[in-house]
Amino acid sequence: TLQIEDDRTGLGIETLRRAMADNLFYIQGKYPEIATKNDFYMALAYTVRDRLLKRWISTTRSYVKNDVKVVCYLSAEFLMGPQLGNNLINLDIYEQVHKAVTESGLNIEELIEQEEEPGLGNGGLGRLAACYMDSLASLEIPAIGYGIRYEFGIFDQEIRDGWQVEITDKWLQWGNPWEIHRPELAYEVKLGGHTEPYTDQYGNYRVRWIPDQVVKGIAYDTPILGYKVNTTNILRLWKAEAPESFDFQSFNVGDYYGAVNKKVVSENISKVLYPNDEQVQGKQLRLEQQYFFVSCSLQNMIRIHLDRPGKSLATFHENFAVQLNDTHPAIGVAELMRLLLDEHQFAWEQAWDITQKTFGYTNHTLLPEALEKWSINLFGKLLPRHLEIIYEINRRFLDQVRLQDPYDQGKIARLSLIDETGDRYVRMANLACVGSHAINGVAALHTELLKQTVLRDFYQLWPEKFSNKTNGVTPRRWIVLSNPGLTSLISSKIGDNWIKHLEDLRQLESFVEDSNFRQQWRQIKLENKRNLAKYIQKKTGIVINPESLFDIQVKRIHEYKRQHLNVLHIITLYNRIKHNPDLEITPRTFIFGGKAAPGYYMAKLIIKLINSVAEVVNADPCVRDRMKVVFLPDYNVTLGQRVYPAADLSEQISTAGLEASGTGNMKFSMNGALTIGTLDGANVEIRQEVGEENFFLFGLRTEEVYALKTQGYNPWSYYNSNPQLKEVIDLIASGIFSHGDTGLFRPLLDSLLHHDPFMLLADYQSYIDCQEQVSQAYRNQDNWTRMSILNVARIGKFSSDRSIQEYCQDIWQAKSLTIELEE
Ligand code: 26W
Repeated sequence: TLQIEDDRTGLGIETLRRAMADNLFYIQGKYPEIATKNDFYMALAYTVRDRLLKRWISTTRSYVKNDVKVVCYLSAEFLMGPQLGNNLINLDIYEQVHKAVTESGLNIEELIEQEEEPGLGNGGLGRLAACYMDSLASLEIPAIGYGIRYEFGIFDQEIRDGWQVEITDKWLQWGNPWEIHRPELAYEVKLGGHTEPYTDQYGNYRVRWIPDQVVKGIAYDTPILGYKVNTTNILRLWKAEAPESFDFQSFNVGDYYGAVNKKVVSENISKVLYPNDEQVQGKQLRLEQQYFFVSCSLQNMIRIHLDRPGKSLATFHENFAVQLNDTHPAIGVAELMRLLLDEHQFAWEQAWDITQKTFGYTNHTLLPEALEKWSINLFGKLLPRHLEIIYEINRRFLDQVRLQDPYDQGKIARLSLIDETGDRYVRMANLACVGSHAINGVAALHTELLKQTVLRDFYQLWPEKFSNKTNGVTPRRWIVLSNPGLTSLISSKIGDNWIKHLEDLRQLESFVEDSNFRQQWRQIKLENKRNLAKYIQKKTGIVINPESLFDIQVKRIHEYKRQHLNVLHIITLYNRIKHNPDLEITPRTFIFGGKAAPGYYMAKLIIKLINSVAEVVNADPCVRDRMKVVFLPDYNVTLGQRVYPAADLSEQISTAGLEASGTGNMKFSMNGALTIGTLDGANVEIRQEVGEENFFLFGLRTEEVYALKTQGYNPWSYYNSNPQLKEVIDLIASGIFSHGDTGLFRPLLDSLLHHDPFMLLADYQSYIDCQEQVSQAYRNQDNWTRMSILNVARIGKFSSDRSIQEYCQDIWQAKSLTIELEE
């Protein structure tokens, strides 16, 4: 029989080429002679999307038919990165498309680069959510990611005169081919107003919420395809609009402006991502965002559940496992209670039982300034019914606590959902703990610290609720897509099963002594470094030496992450060269990237410091190419994909006890970089896996940090007793990096000398010594390559597939379902 491939689903090269031409014509309305690169990108993206939709339909049908349990990942951020390349990998048609595109006279890499990335997240937490969506689909677990379709994502960063400047992120301006607008999938979300008690037809006490504003949430769906499977889950993001009906009153009295203004105010809710991480601001609009997307999502789950024949909400938790990605969606605990009590007439006890069985809570940070709390006043004005529900949850919860421990008033005050130590606040972490059956941290150390510090009282109350789920990252994006050279070398030796079973990388260990293999390994790294060097020259004009050691720190700029400790090392080397112009040092290129929260003054000053030091060092003839310093503007997922494969050294130098996990540390190591790091977050486990002889460890341990704090830490004594350190600090103070302005970096130096909350001075010498070991080790290229190979061979644990399997087993009780393609 003659097999003819459908233009919307076929995977043959000729079919793909025809489908692209067709989409160029019928979607973009262009023909090749006049089409822009973006037109071609769109044509290809729609070609890929058609193939995803085919799989999505089969997936949805199977989920309904098999009555599956669905994992719902609630997250205010999804930092997805560009979709085209990843979808080609997961569809397993990269090569076919490459050929089809080349035959059409185009360049696949250029087309992939056209895509504007959806920057709907700040950093670690948002990117983790994206890796987890990839693993859920790849493991064939039914899942929905729920979040907000921000019109403006994380700002674009420009550097002007060494300072960060924020530019609006207009990611939607050329259209988004990956999303499907579903205007029919809409929910109303109430805000403000007051509540009223009433008695229902059965004589039960009930409460009605009469809001003073209603907004409508509209779904936008993005298909998420798993790697070499048919499972296609959904990322469902909500956009806020004004409901038509709500304007009428204004129109009736002729208040046209007022009616339109209501629309504007409603649409503000999903307008822009808050660019702060690890720092709460307590803004009303932020609470509106959180409640808005959580309410839409829970209403959507309830509709899906009740659409299934014979289902009642009494079994909701058997069909839905809802994970709270930090406390940003924790209002969901009160919202599910409200929906069950007020809209579905459940009794309190049963509603509470369902709620607790439904939710799990993941904590991502120990920093006190990142723990969300809402002033009672603001909360009660916006969500009066939820405040009542929270008071009632709290009353019942504290009664239960008092039964166990009636005399410990301090403990009761700490466990309370309401902070009453000064102004009164709702504590979202406490709400999340009480309303969930499972609580987890994101690395072994972090989970231990959670149990000992911020969640100590909850741990004593319910030790069985706590578990660790060490973060992971997806090898599809972070190796296969971003490092094709390494991917084919690895696969040529051990086949390609490792892409789905990352532990299989262990088989690489048997090639460590193969000098030919090591040579190929080095060559690939060098190629990747050359590519990055080209990019750096294009973007910054700085010329770097690809043979030098690429020492890279990319992550959000934060004092606890200590980018300025890295700078202290750079200036230390600079001083050494100035003192001894003929000094033999291992040539290094120091590369930084990362955004600072727009209101975080110290972080912005650190960016200015890096650029100022770069300006002086790069221009100094005395340095003679032994050192270069680069600040890469606008670090994002796309740029990460260029950076990790080119790194020799990964900087993971946070103060011990403060980085919950880190995930960049895993991406570097997966691409053959060695780590210099403290015993913090997942560094501890990475070191354990790759072997301590393949990891550069320095600095105080968490207990030592705590001990030093308690005994009274005095940064001055380090400054006074360490001449090398003193010289570095004095050089910054001298104004040499600031055109003679001795005041510019004063706030940073004052903070270091008088408070140094992140203990840079205490860790300085240990860091410098460790960096010296790095420099020595790099001189033995053969041995360095051995260590690099062993890092990759032993990094399997940090696949997000492993993390997701643990969540499925221990928290979600979710099972995989293989999807067959329908004809
Ligand atoms: C409300 C302000 C705010 C916004 C974001 C507070 C806190 C956050 C996030 C929790 C910050 C964050 O992204 N934390 C990072 O989460 C990663 C994923 O688990 C970890 O790897 C990082 O160590 C942690 O800093």
